[in-house]
Amino acid sequence: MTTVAILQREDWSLLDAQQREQLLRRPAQQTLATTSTAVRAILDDVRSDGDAAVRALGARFDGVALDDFAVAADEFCAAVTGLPEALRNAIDEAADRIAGFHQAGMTAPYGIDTAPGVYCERVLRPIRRVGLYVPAGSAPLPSTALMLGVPAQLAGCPDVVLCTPPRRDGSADPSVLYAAQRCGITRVFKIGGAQAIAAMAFGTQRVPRCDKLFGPGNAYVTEAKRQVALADDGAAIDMPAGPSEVLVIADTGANPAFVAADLLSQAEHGPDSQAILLSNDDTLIAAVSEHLAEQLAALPRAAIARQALQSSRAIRVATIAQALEISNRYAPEHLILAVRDARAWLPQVQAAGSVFLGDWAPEALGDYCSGTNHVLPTSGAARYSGGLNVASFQVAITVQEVQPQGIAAIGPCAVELATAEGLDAHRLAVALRLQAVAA
Ligand code: HSO
Ligand code: ZN
Repeated sequence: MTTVAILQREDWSLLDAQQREQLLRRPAQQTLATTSTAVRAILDDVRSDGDAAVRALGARFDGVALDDFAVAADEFCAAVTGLPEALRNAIDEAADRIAGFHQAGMTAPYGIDTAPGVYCERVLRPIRRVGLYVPAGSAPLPSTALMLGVPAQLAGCPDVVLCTPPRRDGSADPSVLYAAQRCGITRVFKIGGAQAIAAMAFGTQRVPRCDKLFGPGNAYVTEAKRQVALADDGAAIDMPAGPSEVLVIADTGANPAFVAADLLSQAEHGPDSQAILLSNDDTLIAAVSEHLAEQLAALPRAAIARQALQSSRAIRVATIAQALEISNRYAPEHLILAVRDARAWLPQVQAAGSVFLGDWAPEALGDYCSGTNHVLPTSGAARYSGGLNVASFQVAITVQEVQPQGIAAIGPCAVELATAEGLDAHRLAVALRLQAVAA
């Protein structure tokens, strides 16, 4: 039994409009001016001094100055042979399912005749060179290497670069290397933080310059991605990745131990993670709180989780329908529907990065191996954007092929519009051909 309320409890019906808005506001995500300034200096350093700057920054932030940050063939080999077989198998198994799901969702090129003799199509090409960032921070994330590497491979990206921070002894995490290799990635650099983003965006002597950068990271990495995306000579980015979040909607029949574990699996990611519980049942909320306390006590990362729970909430709602309205307003990265007949509620879900239906779909499955991607929109971006997929690694090119009969059919339409816009060269480009066709 615990008397400490681990989750702050609120009653939606007792809040006015302003309090409700306040409650759903993400914890102030200050990109501190100091972070922004520090990142700018790092980007400038790497842009002007290339590898030498990367090396010096590595010494400063990762505590290792590497002569060569490229992972050599023998380090790859050692990673494969040194990794426990069970872990290798799990990475393989996850990779296969992620590939299966992502492949099924690939968009096909298409084309139609928009008029007789006018064929319009959309073809897809892989982005030529992509840069993947796999954080190591407090835990190495081989699963993130898969979530980035698998769709890049399916898109057919010919040139994939991956950066991940070195460990203290100067080596890369072997599980990340194995996952990378599993996705056909052979160019891995042991570079972390903002300097990794800078190296991939601007290029150095060793690190090739990439067209688009992908992957999550800490505040420095996120700010570096934001800055290179704005720079004229920078790179595009996948999405702005903020702290991770989960919203759980639980009804009377939900299993409070499961719900608590789901909230904690989000909270253990980082002190800035957010976990929100919505329920129409006070008893359930109380039971979840007790399980939280109990599970927290045994959690190796309890200190981190405890911090995250400070900005987390349990909200008592009147109905599950109301919970969905609130969820749509919040637009969570992950939404767990721990309710009876969960699928029946899916049509009400308007904004969420990834949805987990019922009692048997913990977020952790999606994080690792159900097949869906775990790089998802945070901070409410789910209102207008989905998670990473194969299309994120492709460009779509439209094509039109026109026969004489085609320009005869639609040319007058263009002439009319060109005349209205006062763009006479446009009009002429069409009119000359109309004359030629008529002759
Ligand atoms: N929940 C994280 C992804 C992750 N979890 C990686 C475990 N490893 C952000 O969606
Ligand atoms: Zn996770």
